[in-house]
Amino acid sequence: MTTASAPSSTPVGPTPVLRTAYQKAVADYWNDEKDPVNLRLGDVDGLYHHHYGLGDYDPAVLEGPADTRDARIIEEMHRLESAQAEVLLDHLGPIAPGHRLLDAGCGRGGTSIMANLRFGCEVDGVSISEAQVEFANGQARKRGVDDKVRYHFRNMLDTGFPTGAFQGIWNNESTMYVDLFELFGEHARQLAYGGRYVCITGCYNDVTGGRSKAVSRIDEHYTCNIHPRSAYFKAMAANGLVPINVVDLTAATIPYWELRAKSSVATGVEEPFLTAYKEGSFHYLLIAADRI
Ligand code: GPP
Ligand code: MG
Repeated sequence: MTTASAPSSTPVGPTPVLRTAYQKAVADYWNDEKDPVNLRLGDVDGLYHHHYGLGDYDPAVLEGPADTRDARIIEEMHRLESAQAEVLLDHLGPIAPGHRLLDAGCGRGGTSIMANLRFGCEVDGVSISEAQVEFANGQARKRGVDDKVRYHFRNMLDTGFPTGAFQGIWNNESTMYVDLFELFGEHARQLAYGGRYVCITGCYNDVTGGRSKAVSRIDEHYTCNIHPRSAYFKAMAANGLVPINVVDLTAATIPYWELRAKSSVATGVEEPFLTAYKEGSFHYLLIAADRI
């Protein structure tokens, strides 16, 4: 009898954070991004967001002295973006200071800082952009919360965090970069039993059909792949995430886009968003689900 030696194989190292050419392209986009529509708004109070706004704007910001009009609009847009993050946090359920939260696709970190301020708990943020992670950690240090709020250069599809470690996980407008089945599989692994998942997303409308022209223009602008509404519920059901709340935020986000279109920091994506929302081919949706 002869003993077969183990077949030789390529040594297996840790999985790289950026696994595909697509993920590298997305990381390149966010590493290079320094748009005033995000930086000038963040400069208002040091909360840097990568999501849109909710609620009516005060029409008075469009009136008054011309030399301060721009600053008034920027402040108002920022107020609406922070209001959006508050709505997301409202849906996390009761969070105690001893709980741990995960911000999947954390951008420059604004929502995580707000979560720590509100709940006093530890928050981990992950992003595939090293520039965003460095920026966000700098903000946490500036605020003296870096012992509780930490950002990591990790892939939300495979974070390396322990199983069952989190009471709450959210995606604030970052699900359109990933496969939802893979994402919710990883979230379900990391959530404690009974833990809460919340996402705010833009999704296209299954009822009106496939991707409309306006939705395709949004995808093109951000190098993302907006999912149909139905995909969220299929992928949640397949991964033990049971929706408790579904809120159509479309009507509440339109004023933000109308104000943004009148601002000096408009980027050109305002028109496709307003068209997509108004024609009904696209929704701004919040989904909260429990891990069973
Ligand atoms: C970016 O926010 C958000 C996305 C790239 C996700 C796309 C969102 C959808 C709802 C489809 P941002 O604040 O970086 O964008 P902008 O620079 O346009 O303000
Ligand atoms: Mg923005």
